[in-house]
Amino acid sequence: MSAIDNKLIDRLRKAKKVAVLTGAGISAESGVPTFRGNDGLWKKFRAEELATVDAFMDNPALVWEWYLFRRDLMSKVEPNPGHYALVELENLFNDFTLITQNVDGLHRRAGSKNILELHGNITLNKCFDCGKAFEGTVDISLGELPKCACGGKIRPDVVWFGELLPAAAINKAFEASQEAEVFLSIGTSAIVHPAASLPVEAKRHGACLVEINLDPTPLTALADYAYQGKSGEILPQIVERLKS
Ligand code: BJW
Ligand code: ZN
Repeated sequence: MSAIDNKLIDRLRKAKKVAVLTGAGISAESGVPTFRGNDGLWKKFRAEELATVDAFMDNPALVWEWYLFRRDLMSKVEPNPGHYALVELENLFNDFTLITQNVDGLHRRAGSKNILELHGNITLNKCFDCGKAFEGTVDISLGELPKCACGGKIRPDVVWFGELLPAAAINKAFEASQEAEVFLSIGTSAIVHPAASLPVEAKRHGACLVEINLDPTPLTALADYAYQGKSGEILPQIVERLKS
């Protein structure tokens, strides 16, 4: 068990603005596979081979199969102590922004409120061509993939490599990162941009940078405090110390 530094607790007690970036690691303890860990492969494919516009164009049925598999898995899991600790953390600060790269909706289900979803939400669909939102489930078993009235293919409303992130969310995320007095990067390999730039930007603007991750990342050397371990164990310890 990693002891939480007293100085970090003091810094958090004085802070008014806190920002957090989460990645797939925070949902790992709920049973959601990460992208780049040992569990990161689906069939024989890596995320980089499936989460792209080219993959969807080449083989939309395969990409849909991956998303329907994950949609089903994510609908059956529950938030874990890491998600709930972030809800408690939000209640301790006036200005708290939770920036997530995850599409699983577990932060909202846990009760977090001020959430910025940078990479979309796996439960939603949209038209590839005109962007119109499409409700409900998608059935790929009939062989024909669903299409919009405009002729465009229906796709999951997530952000693939080479696509722009939702402008409002990424703009607010940069703003919150630049203003944060403490920034926590949790359960992310910190290699996918622009999300990976946020902790660096926070540190550049004077934030105390905290990393909580199972493995070292490119961010570890830059962090003021780096805790190597499970977010579902370390975050509740931070919350307990803050409340005592
Ligand atoms: C635990 C744990 C436990 C485990 N407790 N920890 C600048 C430099 C270089 C490249 C680029 C750049 N700017 C843009 C790019 C290109 C590209 C990019 O970043 N490529 C890199 C791979 C090099 N970025 C983009 O294309 C982005 N768009 C963009 O920039 O638009 C402008 C532009 C357009 C065209 C050209 C150039 C610029 C879009 C990125 C979209 C990413 N999409 C995905 C899929 C989302 C939908 C879906 O879910 O299917 O997002 S890919 C995937 O990676 C997903 C994740 O959100 C994202 C990050 O992964 P994450 O969350 O960090 O997961 P892992 O698995 O990598 O790490 C988990 C970590 O948890 C590990 O470290 C474990 O140790 C740890 N862990 N259990 C704590 N219990
Ligand atoms: Zn359309």
